[in-house]
This record gives sequence, structure tokens and C-alpha cells, in this order.
Amino acid sequence: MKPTIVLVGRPNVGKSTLFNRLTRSKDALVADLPGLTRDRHYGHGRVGEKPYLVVDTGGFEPVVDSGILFEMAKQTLQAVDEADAVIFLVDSRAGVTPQDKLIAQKLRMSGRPVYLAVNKAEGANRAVVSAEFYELGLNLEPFVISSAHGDGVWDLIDSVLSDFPEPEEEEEDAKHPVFAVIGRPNVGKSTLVNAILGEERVIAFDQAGTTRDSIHIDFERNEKPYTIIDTAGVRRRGKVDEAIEKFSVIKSMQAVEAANVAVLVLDANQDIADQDATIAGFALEAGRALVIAINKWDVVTPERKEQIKKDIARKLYFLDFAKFHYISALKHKGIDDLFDSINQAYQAAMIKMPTPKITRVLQSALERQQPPRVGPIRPKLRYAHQGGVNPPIIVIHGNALHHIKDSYTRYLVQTFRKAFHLEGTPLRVQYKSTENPFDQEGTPAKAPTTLRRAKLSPRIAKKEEKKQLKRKVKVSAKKNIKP
Ligand SMILES: Nc1nc2c(ncn2[C@@H]2O[C@H](COP(=O)(O)OP(=O)(O)OP(=O)(O)O)[C@@H](O)[C@H]2O)c(=O)[nH]1
Ligand SMILES: [Mg+2]
Repeated sequence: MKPTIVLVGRPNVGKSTLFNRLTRSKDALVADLPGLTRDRHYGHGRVGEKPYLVVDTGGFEPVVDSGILFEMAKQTLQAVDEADAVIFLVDSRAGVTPQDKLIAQKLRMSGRPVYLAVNKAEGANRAVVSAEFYELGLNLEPFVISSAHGDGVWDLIDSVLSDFPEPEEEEEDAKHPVFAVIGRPNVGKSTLVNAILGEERVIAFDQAGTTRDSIHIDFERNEKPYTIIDTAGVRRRGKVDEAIEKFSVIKSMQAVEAANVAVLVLDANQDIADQDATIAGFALEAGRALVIAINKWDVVTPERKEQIKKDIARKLYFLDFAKFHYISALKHKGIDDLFDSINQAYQAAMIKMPTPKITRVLQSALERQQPPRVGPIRPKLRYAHQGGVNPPIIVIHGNALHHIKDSYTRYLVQTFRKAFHLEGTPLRVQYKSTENPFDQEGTPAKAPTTLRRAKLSPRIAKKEEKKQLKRKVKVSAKKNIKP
């Protein structure tokens, strides 16, 4: 499971700057879809083989930013509670403030693993800037960093991640569909889970599921095993009690990460909310297969039906790969069809595509339409193979591929999707350029400094970082670390 790292600190200490750095990954694959507003508080990152989730709590709620009344916002406390690790940012230039002390106190009480990061410390002496923060009584060795320049950031994230195991490959046989039921409170998630399980044989309840507060249930349907992750988390057999459910984006994120397929439940009586789009966008970014269930269809008027369909077309248009089902969990209507789509989405997400066929599809796509030239350069796509599942990834090799426009990538995605009948799952196309000495603009040959360094062992990385720091004092700061 991916660890969730939550960034906390008083306003203006640099949380968002750090967040951007931690989520700006070299292989950010999701082309920005026009109109898909991403919630820039929740993001993915990766160092080497280790992926993680990051949450920026800045601006979660308006805060009283001065005086003794200052308290950490409720949402922030909830995020801390749901975190696997917390990075507490303070400002080296401002020194220890009363707010820092209050936050430190809350964090001590939370019992979560905390990392103290002394920010805005570019070019400063580590020992000197960190000294006064021992006063916070966290009993921690502070990490001295500069979010803006990148100094010390990878050392910090390396330490945070070293407490979590490398992601393990599941055994081929052990694989069966795991799907997460997500959505806002009271849309009917637990009713749906009950409807699905109602007729099926429940093998085990796993109360202590890996996802905090979510319940993992193994069951069989048509003699095939499944695991369902119920994020409502307050389910008792035969009893539906969603009233006390509280919504948590983090919980939803963690469930989506742990699943192969996300089932997003919407209430037909309510308009699509920002939170719905946020979770849907998150599932897309995570590359998860997705099925949408519009629930409570039994109690909506014909006018409302038209209205909600329009609302969906407008606000969730970026889910064009997903199937939409209009269901009644309470009346057990549409459950079978929904289940068919879950299965289909799972199959599509786990598909194995033979290399010759991928290459053939690529060739015919190229025959129909070449990527447009950029000045004198025409990107050359040579061959392709599959680079992963859930989501399926197609890796294309060639020259000058970084000149390919998003619109052409979308054309390729559509072509592959059609050729392999992929419904219900995002599909990704990745490019691997071979360097061409005649390509004047050239492929960016070197990975940016930070990313290269992130793959070194912590000890070597530290040395490397010191060198870098020395160099940087002399050279202009701007040149550094720009993944
Ligand atoms: N010199 C320097 N400035 C920084 C650094 N990190 C952030 N800043 C600056 O500090 C200011 C605040 O940074 P943000 O990242 O917006 O701070 P924040 O904690 O997200 O603020 P809120 O969301 O309002 O709580 C910006 O002007 C940043 O450019 C750093 O490492 N060094
Ligand atoms: Mg911020």
C-alpha cells in the first residue's frame, strides 16, 4: 500500500511549494485534460521504486493565523489522523513561533510518525538554523531543507519512505478483482455493498483492513473470488447506518489505490459536486479502472433524470472511458449489469497485449495519420510494447518523441483502445526516445539532478547533496534542481 504523507505547518511556511516538488514527477503521465480541475491538495509522487501519496493541508479551512486562539483546523487534524507519516514544516527565517508550538503539541498527541522540516534554509548553516527548533520538544532531528530550491528534500522524503516496505508484486494466481466503493456520504455505498453481498457467499470480514477505517470483504460470485473495499466503514451485517459516516478524501484515495477497480457512487438527487470530480480525477490519475453508479434511480422524476444526465455530461466528461449505470441499490435494480461492467473493467485493466499486435496497430495508426512536424523535426515512432497493467501502459520507442503533441497522444490512445476493446480503464501511452545526434533541439538526455539523486543510496545522496550545496553557493541558485 502506498504511504500517505501529510504536510502540515502554519500559513506561508512553504507547504504548497514542497507539495509541488514532491508531486512533480518525471513520469507524470496523465496529459492535462482541458477542464479537469485537479484538486491541488492531493497528489501522487514517487522516489525510485517507491510511490507515495501527498496531502497539502494548507487552505483546508480558513485559519485564525495569529493569537493564542489558533488551533489546527479540524480537517487538518483529520488528515493527520489518517496519515501514515506527517511532515511538519517550520520557517527557518521566522524561527519558532507560538503557532509552531501549538501545532507541535497537537502532533505529539496524535501519535503519528512526525518529521520536522526546517524550510527556506537555502545556503544556511544546518546546525545553526536547526538549533532553535529543538525547543518544539518533538525529540526529532530536524531536516534542514529548501522547498523552493530542492535542497535536502530528497533526503527528507527518503527517510520518510525508508519506514515503509517496497511495493511487492502480487502472485499471478492470487490475483482476483478488488474493487472499492467510493462516494460522498449517504449516496448509498453501504446499501450497494449489501445488495452485492446479499445473495453472495461472504467468506470473511476483514475489519482490520490495511486501509484505515475501510472494510475489506472477500466474497464469491458465480464461483469467482472478489474483494470489496467499503469506504463507508460503518457497516454491520443487515444493517445500514450511514448517518455517522464522515467524508474523507484521504480514505477514498487510499481505497482507490488499494483496488483494481473503483466504483464511484453518485446520488441521482444531487448535482455532481466538486468532491465527486476530485475523487474521479484522482482515480484517473491513479490509473484505476472506473465504473460509475448513479444510485436512487427509483425515486427520481423524469425531469430530474434529464437534469442529472446533463450535469454528468458536463462535469464528468473526462470519464469517457467509463461505463455509467443507473441503479437502485435499495431495490436491487441494475446490480447485475453493474457487476458485468466491474468485471469488464477489471479484464480491460489487466489485459496482456501481444507485442506484434501492438506494433501492427501502431503501424496502421501511423499510416492513417503521422504526428505533425515541429519545425524541421518529425517525431519518428518505431515500435511499441506493453509496459504494465492496471492501467495498461503502451511504451512507444522512436526518435524526437518529446515533440509529440497531446492531441496526437489522444489519437493513439483512442486507436489502441478500439483495437484492444478496452472499456472501463484508463490507458496510457509512454514515449522512449533514442537519442538522435541530428535532432538539433535534442532529447533532454539527462534526468534532472534531483531525480537522479533520488535513486542513489541515502548515504551517497547526502554526500552528493553536500557537494551540490557548496557548488550552489557559488553558482546561481536558479540553475539547480528543476525536475
Ligand atoms: N526562500 C524560500 N522561499 C520559500 C521556500 N519555500 C517556500 N517559499 C516561499 O514562501 C512563500 C509561501 O510558500 P507556500 O508554499 O505558498 O506556503 P504554504 O505553507 O503553502 O502557505 P499556506 O497554504 O498559505 O498555508 C512563497 O512566497 C514561497 O515562494 C524556500 O525553501 N525558500
Ligand atoms: Mg499552500
